[in-house]
Amino acid sequence: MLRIACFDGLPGPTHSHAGLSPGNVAASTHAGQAGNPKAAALESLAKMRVIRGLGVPQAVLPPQPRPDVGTLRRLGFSGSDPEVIAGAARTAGGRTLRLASSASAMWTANAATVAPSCDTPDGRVHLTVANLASNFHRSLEVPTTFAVLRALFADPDHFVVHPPLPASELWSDEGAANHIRLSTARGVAHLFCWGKSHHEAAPSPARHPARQTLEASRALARLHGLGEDTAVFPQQDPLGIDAGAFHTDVLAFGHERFLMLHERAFVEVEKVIDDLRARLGGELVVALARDAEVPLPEAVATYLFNSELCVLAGGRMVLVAPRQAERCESTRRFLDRLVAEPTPVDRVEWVDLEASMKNGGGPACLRLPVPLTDAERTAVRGRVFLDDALERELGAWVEKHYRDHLSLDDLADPALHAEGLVALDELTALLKLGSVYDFQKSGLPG
Ligand code: SUG
Repeated sequence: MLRIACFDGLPGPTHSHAGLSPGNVAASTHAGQAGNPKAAALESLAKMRVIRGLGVPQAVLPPQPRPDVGTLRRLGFSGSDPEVIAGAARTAGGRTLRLASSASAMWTANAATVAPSCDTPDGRVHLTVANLASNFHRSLEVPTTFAVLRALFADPDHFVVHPPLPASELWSDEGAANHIRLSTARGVAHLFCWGKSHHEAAPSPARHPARQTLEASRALARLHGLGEDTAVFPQQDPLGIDAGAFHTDVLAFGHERFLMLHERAFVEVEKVIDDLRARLGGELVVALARDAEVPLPEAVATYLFNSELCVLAGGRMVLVAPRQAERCESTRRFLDRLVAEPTPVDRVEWVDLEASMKNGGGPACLRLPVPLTDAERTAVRGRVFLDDALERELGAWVEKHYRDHLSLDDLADPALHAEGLVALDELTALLKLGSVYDFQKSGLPG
């Protein structure tokens, strides 16, 4: 049976609020605030526990070593690791170090795009690592994400992990956050959503940058062997991007027969919905929020449409929604209506994700959804699927290694970097991942 397995990224020991992503309103608003990496990681583990409690296979992906000293060396900083960090801290008012220190790999909805084996021509699961070329701090994630996904999805009988698209503006790709797969008895639709095109005329946002290109989305469909019969390419509404919806999953999500979206998710949203109804038939349920019902700024601020949709045994659904959407009247009423009406969604569970939300990441941003059959799930290497024991061990690991207060000035503390390496080395042993980090190949610095 095909089921979505959720691969959540654990916030790393340098989780901070540096305001690194232009157009990410939440991240810009909280720029400069001190972070609490321990609370962030524990919050994220608590969310994974909720998802696992709903019977969804829940796995964890490890954080990445930060500050990224290897990249700083490539930028000309030299000497011992502490000297490299001190050099970066003195440059550009500390911005270079902040960029190299982001724990942004936690938002694994941007790690890769995935096609299930039932849709691909060779009957294997295809994953393409996202190049994250739109933001420097996010582009740093790519080599390690590739190494981790290759380690987990190593079985060639079941999986193909494609390298990222070439890292340039033309092929800018942000992964599953811009991809939705819908399916009914009538058919399957893969929505490869995008915000800008280099080769085709398309309306552009006026204030904030679009990230995903149409060209990248087309390349992903090609790589995964998805032709015109299943692949569709809706454009993100520039007004949505200008309001802070830098990824599609800030205003739309869907799975199987259910699609929930704000009217500013896509250009010509009615046409997009009509096309999907034509492909998928009357079984498709669309919950569309008009601006009059959920004003766009409230949709973005609450991350209502970034709720995590979980399918229970038997096919009914539960929405795991950010607490912010409960506190806001328009979004709470919308969800009340959703549950009361004949949709597949039976109920809503609320989760507190303050630390992630402050950087513009809701519940669904924190997980890479990977549709797997039972045999494929068994073929995933490592010890990454949560059970009671792993949950306990991860909690203890966070308590042992994470700080509960981190100012941006603290990023220059060489002890923070050293603590991180020791913690990650221990974590890869716990998760039975092997040596996925560069420092594990060259050894821990003395
Ligand atoms: O790429 N924030 C991330 C948030 C990603 C959310 N993901 C999805 N919507 N799927 C981003 O903008 C901010 C980091 C900082 O400012 O310190 C950041 O990278």
